[in-house]
Amino acid sequence: MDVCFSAFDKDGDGFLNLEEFDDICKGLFRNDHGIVYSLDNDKLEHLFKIFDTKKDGLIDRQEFSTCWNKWIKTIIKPKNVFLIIDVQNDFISGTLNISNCSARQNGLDVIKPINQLLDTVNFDSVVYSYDWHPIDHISFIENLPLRKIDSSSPITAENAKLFDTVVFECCPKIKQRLWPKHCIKDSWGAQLYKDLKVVDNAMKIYKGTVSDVDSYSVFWDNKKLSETSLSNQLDKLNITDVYICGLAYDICVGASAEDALSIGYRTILIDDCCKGVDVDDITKTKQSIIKKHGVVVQSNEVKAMVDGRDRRPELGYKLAIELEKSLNNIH
Ligand code: VGL
Ligand code: ZN
Repeated sequence: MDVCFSAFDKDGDGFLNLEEFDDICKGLFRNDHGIVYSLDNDKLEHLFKIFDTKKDGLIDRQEFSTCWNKWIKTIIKPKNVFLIIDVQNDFISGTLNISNCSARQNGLDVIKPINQLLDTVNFDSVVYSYDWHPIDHISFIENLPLRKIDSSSPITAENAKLFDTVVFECCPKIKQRLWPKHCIKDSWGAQLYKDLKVVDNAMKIYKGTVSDVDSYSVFWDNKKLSETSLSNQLDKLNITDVYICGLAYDICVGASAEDALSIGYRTILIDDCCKGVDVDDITKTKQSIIKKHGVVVQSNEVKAMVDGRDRRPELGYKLAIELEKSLNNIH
């Protein structure tokens, strides 16, 4: 750390000014093909302010130690988890085969690039999630007669069609999109697709297991009533970076990525390892993740990122704003 500080303190005055900090960022945010990623001035100045905790316009050695230990170290050597969302039979060739949905994408197409990543990238942890519903689950259109539709629902029980969103009068009111019966726990449809590689020591997370609330995200149910064990387990492993892929892009993959960002993880969507339901919703999913300082990449970019050879400014910025929140809570 001291060597690094002195190397970047070009004028040797014992402080890093904005220009010297900019040089650090240029060294950090680059790939191993000589590309230096640009960081706009607003973001650079915001980063500098975050680490200039005494707000005197300079970063001293003490301030730099936080920057080094909590930021630079993670950027250079992230701890990475690979989250593989709901790559289950029903979404590929079963009752909720996504190729019948408006985007006409084929769930099978994720198998090869996901297996390739599992074979070639050294993730610290791998997680497989399962959509895992009881037979009377609220999301099944077949179960409409089991629950009362609320008077505020724009769609009535008589008019409800597949993929519509209704409001149930339940305890309290709950909005729910209607899907065909799918991923019944322990059924063939809920099994992982047979050609998907399952690595040793992977974690398995089951979601949507409660009858009266759906769960798109692998972290929380749709009403944020209960949390899976995932973030607890990731924290135990000191995971910093979450790589997300699977089915369906605009439903469970998107919801999981949103939650990963809101929990505070540096979050990466692997575009060609996701297939979805609706083209516009897929576009919105990507835009939302990018707006929240996540990144969307192709699978051939992942290995260098996991190894810390390709370091994205968006993820550095995301980590810094999370640090800013925790520093503000301390003071
Ligand atoms: C999913 C619809 C219903 C998904 C789960 O895994 O994306 N989609 N349940
Ligand atoms: Zn489901």
